[in-house]
Amino acid sequence: MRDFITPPGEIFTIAHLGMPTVDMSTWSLSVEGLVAHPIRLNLEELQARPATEKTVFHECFGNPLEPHVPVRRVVNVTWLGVRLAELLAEAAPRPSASHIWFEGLDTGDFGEHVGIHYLKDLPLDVARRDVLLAYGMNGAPLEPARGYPLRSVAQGMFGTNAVKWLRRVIVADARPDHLFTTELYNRLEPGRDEPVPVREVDVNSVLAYPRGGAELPAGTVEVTGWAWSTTEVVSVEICVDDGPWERAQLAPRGDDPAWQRFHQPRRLDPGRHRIRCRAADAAGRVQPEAPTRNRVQEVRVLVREP
Ligand SMILES: Nc1nc2c(c(=O)[nH]1)N[C@H]1C(S)=C(S)[C@@H](COP(=O)(O)O)O[C@H]1N2
Ligand SMILES: [Mo]
Repeated sequence: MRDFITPPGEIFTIAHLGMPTVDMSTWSLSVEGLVAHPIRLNLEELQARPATEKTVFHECFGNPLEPHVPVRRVVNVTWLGVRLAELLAEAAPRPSASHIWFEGLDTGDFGEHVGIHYLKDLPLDVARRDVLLAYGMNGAPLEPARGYPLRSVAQGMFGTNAVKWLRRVIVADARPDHLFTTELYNRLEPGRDEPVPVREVDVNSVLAYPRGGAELPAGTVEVTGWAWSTTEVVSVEICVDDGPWERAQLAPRGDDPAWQRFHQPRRLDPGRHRIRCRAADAAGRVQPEAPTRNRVQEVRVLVREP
């Protein structure tokens, strides 16, 4: 949580179906389905295409059966790869195309679902705008756990949409009926009565320093953390105990959908304290106090006598 770019060793790993073994002598990526010109490419051919680099936050939604539990599993990394739009332009989706399905080559059992692949979908226009097919991370080739040789990255969206060990991009005219698309990973959002797919992230922030349970020397601490949303975060406020909410210094987002650093020096007297942070974004969304997954975070610290 210290660095703007998270070092590889500090990135969480999620693999619902276990880690696959990839045979690079047979691996390829295909773009198929409702297209005029299906494409099949190996890694070298992908890497020979114009490359795009993007620094983006990467947040796990958490257990899809507990959509309101705060997880705060988030990192920020730089991806290198080919824009999906580029391959779609070549494949030429048919007029009836409306969705893109992303299929990983990992396969396994999940509950009573036997021998399934990891599969996610996005509307075609969103996939064309926001998806990078990444073969590199933080200046190195993708590591096996990150999805080597290729994964999709859907910027601004929860990590569940970023399909690792990608092998097929299927152009279709509907959503796929699948455990990870229509069954799990759907949630009720405020103001809606139908569940919607878990895609765009909520406005959110985490404290990086001090950590919950920390013992600190008396004096001034630099309260520090990260904030992110689908749009730019425009303010982060910090509250100590029952004092007022005070605005922290906040870094701008820049061109990429990366997380933003905030910090604020606070004098803390000896004793126990509660520190909270609250982000608001350019769309006018503010982290709630209500029990939702992006509720305001609070940490408790102990400041020692000098
Ligand atoms: N093929 C495949 N892709 C996947 C998953 C998976 O189980 N299989 N898990 C998803 C989930 S829930 C998350 S949060 C991210 C985690 O990416 P990471 O392990 O690189 O941090 O990958 C997503 N992509
Ligand atoms: Mo996740």
